[in-house]
Amino acid sequence: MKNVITLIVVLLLFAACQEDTSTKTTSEQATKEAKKMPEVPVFDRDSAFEYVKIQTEFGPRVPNTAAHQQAKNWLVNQLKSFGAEVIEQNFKVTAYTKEVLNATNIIGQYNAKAKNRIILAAHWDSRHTADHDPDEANHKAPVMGADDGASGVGVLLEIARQLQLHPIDLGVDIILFDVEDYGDGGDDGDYTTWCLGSQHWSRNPHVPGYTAKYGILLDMVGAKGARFTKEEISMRFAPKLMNDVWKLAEAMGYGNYFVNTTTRQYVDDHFFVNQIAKIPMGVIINRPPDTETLFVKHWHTIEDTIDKIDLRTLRAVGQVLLAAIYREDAGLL
Ligand code: AHN
Ligand code: ZN
Repeated sequence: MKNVITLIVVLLLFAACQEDTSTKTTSEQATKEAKKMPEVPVFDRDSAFEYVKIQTEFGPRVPNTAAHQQAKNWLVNQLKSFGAEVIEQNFKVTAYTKEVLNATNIIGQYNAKAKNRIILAAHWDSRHTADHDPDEANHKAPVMGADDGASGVGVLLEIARQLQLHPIDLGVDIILFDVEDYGDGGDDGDYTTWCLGSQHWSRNPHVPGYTAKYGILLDMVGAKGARFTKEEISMRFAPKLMNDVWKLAEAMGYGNYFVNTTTRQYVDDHFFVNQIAKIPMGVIINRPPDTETLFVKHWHTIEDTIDKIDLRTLRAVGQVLLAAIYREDAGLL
């Protein structure tokens, strides 16, 4: 009798254990399932457009001008209002013209203490000279930079707003570089005269010893029918990131924007972050086919105005970026 009771107890315990493990397995499976499909917020393209427009309404954001100062204050306050911990990295830098420029890199941190971090970047300044304008008389004029600068910043501001509405554990640093576009555009212009803000940050990151898993740079991401290709420098330093993002874009139905071809290298902020800070960074940049400069027609002309910005392009970039971020948070990118 005693043996029978023991046997029953053992069987019951066994069953309990069985049940216990099976529950555990299902809940593990559930989390795995959940991880497979992170909920990705919907990117609000109208909101992003508004952020691009407001930047242009300050006027060209050329260093050492009132518009530059006003835009900086607005950007800092926007990021703060979206719950980011903001660092203003002020510095002075001498341009190729010998002018000393007062500059500020703006860093909006989410989960500042998290070890696992990514960078999302764009430049917030606009060019002092429309030196690519077909009309030479316009070369003295500054560039409005709706596309060249403001578009990327607008997309990142909308992403910041979504990060506040839908918090994640991943560390995200939104870095708005200054003085990207004050470079020497002459035929023998030295490429190191460009991207002075990202060069400064790469040598002096906002946190000593700072690093991140990778970074994504946006530049000229607003024009109608934009064509984002896999730029050579990005492919050299961050091939996995580039392939993952382009694959994701295609799966999301944005393969018409994210074209699976490699194009000639282009020195932009990501080059210096890769080379100096040694953080793999890729660029999403519009490279239309068959143009002389390999850029859109309005590039560095007085035509780079808000009417060139297309809601569908902003959404394509913003939605793909949001998907990438929330997948990264779930450990799935
Ligand atoms: C060079 O011309 C070498 N770099 C310029 C990068 C740039 C300007 N991106 C936007 N505007
Ligand atoms: Zn430019």
